[in-house]
Amino acid sequence: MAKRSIRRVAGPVLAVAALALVAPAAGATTPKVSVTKVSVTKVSVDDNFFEPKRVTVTVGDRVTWKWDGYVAHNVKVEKGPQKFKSAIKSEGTFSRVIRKPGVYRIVCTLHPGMTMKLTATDVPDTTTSTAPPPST
Ligand SMILES: [Cu+2]
Repeated sequence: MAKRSIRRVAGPVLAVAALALVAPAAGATTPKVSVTKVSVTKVSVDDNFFEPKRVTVTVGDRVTWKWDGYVAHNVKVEKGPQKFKSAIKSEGTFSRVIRKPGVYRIVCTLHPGMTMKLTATDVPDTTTSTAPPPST
């Protein structure tokens, strides 16, 4: 009698264990693809500072600034290969896809000293190039 009940339990447990082994292996390929394609970098716009102050991205990446403080700020490229500027606001987000490699000095025009440095590096392989392939 006691032996019977043990055998009954053993069957389903083994089946669940087998499923658990398969599931992580199948799902592991999904994040790999998205990481290589587009990466999103987030920068916090807080009261009188950017966090982090130094950011490095790859050309084609999106950078999103998120207003986390209470005071109004803006995001402006003071010096850099690509110019952009957000509105002055105290909440919400602002985002840009970085298209040109180089060093960007970004400031909040309302607060002297509220600066950050964004470095954009060129894509090593040109798989995402906008130019059409030279085939005839
Ligand atoms: Cu500011």
